Amino acid sequence: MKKKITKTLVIAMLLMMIATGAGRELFASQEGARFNLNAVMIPMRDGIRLNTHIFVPAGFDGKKESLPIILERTPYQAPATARNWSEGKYKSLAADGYIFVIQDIRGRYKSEGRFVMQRAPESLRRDKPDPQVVDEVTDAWDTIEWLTSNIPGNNGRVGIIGISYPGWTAAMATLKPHPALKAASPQASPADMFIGDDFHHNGAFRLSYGFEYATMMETSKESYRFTFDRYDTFDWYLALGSLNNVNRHYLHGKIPTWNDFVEHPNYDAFWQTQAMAGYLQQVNIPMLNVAGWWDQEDFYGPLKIYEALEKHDTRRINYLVAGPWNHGGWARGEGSSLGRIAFDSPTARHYREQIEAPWFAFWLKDRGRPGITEAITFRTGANEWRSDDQWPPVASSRKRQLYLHANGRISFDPPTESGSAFDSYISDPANPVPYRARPIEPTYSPRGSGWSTWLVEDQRFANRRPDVLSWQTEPLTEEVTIQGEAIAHLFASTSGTDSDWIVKLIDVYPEEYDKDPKMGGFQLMVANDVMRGRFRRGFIKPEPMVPNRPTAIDIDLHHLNHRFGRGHRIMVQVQSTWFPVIDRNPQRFVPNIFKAVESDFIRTTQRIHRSKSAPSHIEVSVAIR
Ligand code: PG9
Repeated sequence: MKKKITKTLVIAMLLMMIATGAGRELFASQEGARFNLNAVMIPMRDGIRLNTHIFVPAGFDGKKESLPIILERTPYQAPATARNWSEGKYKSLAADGYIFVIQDIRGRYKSEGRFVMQRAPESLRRDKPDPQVVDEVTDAWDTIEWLTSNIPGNNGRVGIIGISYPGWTAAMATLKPHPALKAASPQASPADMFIGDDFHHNGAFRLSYGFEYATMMETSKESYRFTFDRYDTFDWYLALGSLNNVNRHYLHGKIPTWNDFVEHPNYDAFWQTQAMAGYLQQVNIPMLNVAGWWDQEDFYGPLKIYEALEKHDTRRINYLVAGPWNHGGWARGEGSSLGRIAFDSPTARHYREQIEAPWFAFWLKDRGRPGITEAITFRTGANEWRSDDQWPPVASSRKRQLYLHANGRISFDPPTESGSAFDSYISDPANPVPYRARPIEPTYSPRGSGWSTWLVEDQRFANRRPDVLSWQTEPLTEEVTIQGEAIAHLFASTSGTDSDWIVKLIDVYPEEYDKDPKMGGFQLMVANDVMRGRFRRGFIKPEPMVPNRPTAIDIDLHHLNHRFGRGHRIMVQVQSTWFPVIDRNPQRFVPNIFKAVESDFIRTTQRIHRSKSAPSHIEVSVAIR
């Protein structure tokens, strides 16, 4: 009874505050839009209350017009300023007029309840609703129900948006959407934490990210930063030794996500029930999926979600945008460059003004056109936007194979050598290849970190190492545009019984590069990934490799839209360590690498075969028009 009275009282107060324009009025900038902020605790079906900040345009009373709501659900703290809407990432949206709502998800910051990393949508598996079964699907539903019932002057339509974790909560909201949810834009949403997003790639553990993110999120309700005792974390992770030492010396079993990593080294039900693809059996509402070609965290996710939904998209309301951005780069600044790579136009601003804002206005305000027909991608190298009516654009592409040859050459001609043609290197877990030029600052460092641009770093720092093999074409006499998928098909062997295989597809700039002479010879990675050898035949059950036996290793290098200009070279690099973004494979097969002991880590001899019968190659989709 008491609870009911309190709830009614909160609602009545909020209604009064909104109707009278009370709440805190916020001026984020002189010229920017002004908002009134009201903070409310919204009750969920299990009684837990979520801290929610409602930003209503100043002067809006809902009497003359009604406005749609744009909702974001975040683990990173609902802001108390209107900066995002007045001058930041949603400025173009705000100009069209929305009520913005941002909420702390369960267990984070001022919200009640318990935070569970990537909580699996258990409610979807229940036939009957059970108020005690809650997840991001039900929390989104309950929030939207409350907002549309309680905010005066809302037009009954809600859009949900977010980048990365908030992108994932946006995607979750669509799995069983509230009827008022009319549009969703999951941006850089992870889709599968074992196969391709933050925590693992093809079963290879993303050590630095997994360790730093888990401690950041689960040490307290507010984000926390692990303190390293040295500047270059490469040294710290190497000195750590076996991952066994993480709990022994640092976390003492207190970080649930770390314990989950240790207990679930294979693709078991724990990972499968979190993965998004299995839930994407229909497209319920319009979806704008957004990805960055050089997203250092969640590039796999948005393309996977788009792909899974495409199969069911009879209404053609599933869209894709991919641009030349790092993680969330479309939401910041102009997007005219990334690291040292220039794009000749403000790509991020273009996205916000010409794609995102019109898209939401179309679905939530019946205004204009959606701003996109199906897929808009930025073709890097050519530096131009492309619009396609399907993605990948198979009708305008042809599959071709780039084969590895002797003397560090690659070409579209298959190898002619018989017998055992190969190139070889020693992989030593005691001296792993850094994934970016050292020093490697902590992932999210207040003093700055190369993390956000490591994918566009000049790969020359790795090129001449004896444990990195390179092959390249002659300077191209004609442009080559690769659009859509790239897949590496290696024939590889190791003297050990397990191993990682990393493939990088690289655009080598001409030595004399007039457009920007300092970029002469730059090695720009345009696609890459790692395959953990034990999972080469499937992720559920790891299998040792047979020493020295050439084995097919297929590595999905994901999608790209890149033009290799005339005079450029196409390069492929192969290596077996990428540290510490990927943990060290001991190279001796053990049932669980998290529990390996020091003596399991061994040096191995690796061979990449390039003969007629074992023709290692990269399959690419080359644009034919
Ligand atoms: N990449 C971050 C993340 C998303 C989802 C789960 C874990 C990490 C993020 O930027 O939110």
